[in-house]
Amino acid sequence: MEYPTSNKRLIDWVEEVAKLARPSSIYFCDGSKEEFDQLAQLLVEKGTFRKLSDVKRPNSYWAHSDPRDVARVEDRTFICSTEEIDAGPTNNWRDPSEMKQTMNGLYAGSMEGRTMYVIPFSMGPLGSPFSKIGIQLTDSPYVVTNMRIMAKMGTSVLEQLGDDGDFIHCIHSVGSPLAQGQSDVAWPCDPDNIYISHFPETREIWSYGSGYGGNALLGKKCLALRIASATARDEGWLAEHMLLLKLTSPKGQVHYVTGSFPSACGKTNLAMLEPSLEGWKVETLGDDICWLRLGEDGRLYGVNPEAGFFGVAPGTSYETNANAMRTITHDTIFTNTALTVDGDVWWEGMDGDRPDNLTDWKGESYDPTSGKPASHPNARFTVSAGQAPQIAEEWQDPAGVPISAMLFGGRRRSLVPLVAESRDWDHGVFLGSTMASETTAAAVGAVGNLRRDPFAMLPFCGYNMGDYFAHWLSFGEKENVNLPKIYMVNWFRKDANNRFIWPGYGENARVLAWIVARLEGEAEGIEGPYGVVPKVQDIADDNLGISDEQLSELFHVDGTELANEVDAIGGHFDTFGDRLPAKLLRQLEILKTYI
Ligand code: SAT
Ligand code: MN
Repeated sequence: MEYPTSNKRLIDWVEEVAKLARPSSIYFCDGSKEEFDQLAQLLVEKGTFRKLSDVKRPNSYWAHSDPRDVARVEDRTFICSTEEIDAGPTNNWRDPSEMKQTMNGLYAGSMEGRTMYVIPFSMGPLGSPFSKIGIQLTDSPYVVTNMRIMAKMGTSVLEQLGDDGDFIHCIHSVGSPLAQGQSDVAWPCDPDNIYISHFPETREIWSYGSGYGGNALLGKKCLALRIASATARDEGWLAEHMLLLKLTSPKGQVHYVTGSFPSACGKTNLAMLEPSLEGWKVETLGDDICWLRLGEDGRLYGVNPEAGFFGVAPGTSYETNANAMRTITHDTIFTNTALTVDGDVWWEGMDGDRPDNLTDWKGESYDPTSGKPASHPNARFTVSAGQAPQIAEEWQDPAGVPISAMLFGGRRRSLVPLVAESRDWDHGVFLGSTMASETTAAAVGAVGNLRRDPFAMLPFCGYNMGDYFAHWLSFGEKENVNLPKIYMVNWFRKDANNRFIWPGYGENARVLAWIVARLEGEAEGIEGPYGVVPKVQDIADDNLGISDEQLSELFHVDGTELANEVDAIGGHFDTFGDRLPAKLLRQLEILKTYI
């Protein structure tokens, strides 16, 4: 066969995988619009895609998955380092050669009757020192269409790779070979045998059995977080589960801010925020992942390695995230939302009343009396970041943007204040390392349980998290650095009646405004266990409509709860054994003094 590349490493590998998986053909993706349209047409014919109304949602498609394949599967996600200790206590470890043996067994013949697509992609602007090239082999055309939105993909990447360039090897099969004459299903997968395996030492990703989201779009969580975090440790930078936004104050002060929150905790909403405060402006650079490097001036520079948004649809509305709604009016792929009779999508929490005669996310006619939602809680839109009206013009700057502040947060119904400024870098790292959040539908499993999710990286750190904490701390030990300030935030505190106290969304601009005032040396605060918190009059005014009592509730740290938290953090830290940096234990001692 004729290859559109002379990169021998690539050709040999493609042939080797093809020999094993036995696809009926091999196709190199060029990344063009024509190619996308052809694949979309193929997916319509296969029944995977439904084309949405060209009046309601031009150039857009709806897909629904197999109901057994709806989210990331953390207990089927593996870090395969030679030594178990290097994967650490928070990851599922497997011996690399054993895992390869198991998966080679699964891949054998797994692409029969299907085309194997070769996707050259770049995470980060092409040619930037930040960027990493990956090649994904996949038997899913649905994955190809999503990858074209989520990453820079195609011929330009192959050119960049050249004749002898190396790349991150990513193999993906849905695990559903077709015998001759066997008809295909709309969403092929092998849900009982899912493996999402990472080999950080050889920079490889092997995924099998799932076609959904982060399990299958390998540039995202697998490459840009799990593999990249391990690479970043070796190379002295950071790969983080962070949104990246540009904030402009009424005085014209510009600050770039990152935000680390677990999946489905509002990163996309914050990244696209429309401030409730006069004169403030938020522009988006990224909503999920940020790669950070020290610049020559000692500041940390961030880049969003992705090219698109894979956002949670339910709960997204003109009320909660108008910019997202404007972004997804066209050229968008929707997965596991509901479908309307007039060829549009719908989900719980969208503006207006629920339309009649919906098709639910399983493709069945929706029964409103069932008590079940019409869209899956982890239904997603896939959309190009470039078509977002509020995208910052510098979002693809190869040099990145200098970060002023980093936000860490999670869903905590009590204890953690609305906002607190860490005392210094080590304290900030301590706050990140002890983050906890109530679980969401972004991963398979129970929803609403409190779990430790350090830096929102629990499912995404590709190596021992104790070493990861040490890596973060090492930035504070460098000379001549001017690091961002770290803030803990919590939009999710509830009152005695289980209602959210803080309105969130656009009103979160008040918190951002206070942070800018702190950065500019214009606001005072009150020292407490989590650091410096605002005086309530600096956050609230009469327009907010929250009573003084409730406002103080947002910052109240209960002594008994804090004592319990200190115990829980002690237990959490114990799991890291001697890989836990001593500096974090010292921070825990300081926290104890506030009980
Ligand atoms: O991992 S996914 O990309 O499927 C979504 C998420 O958990 O943020
Ligand atoms: Mn995420």
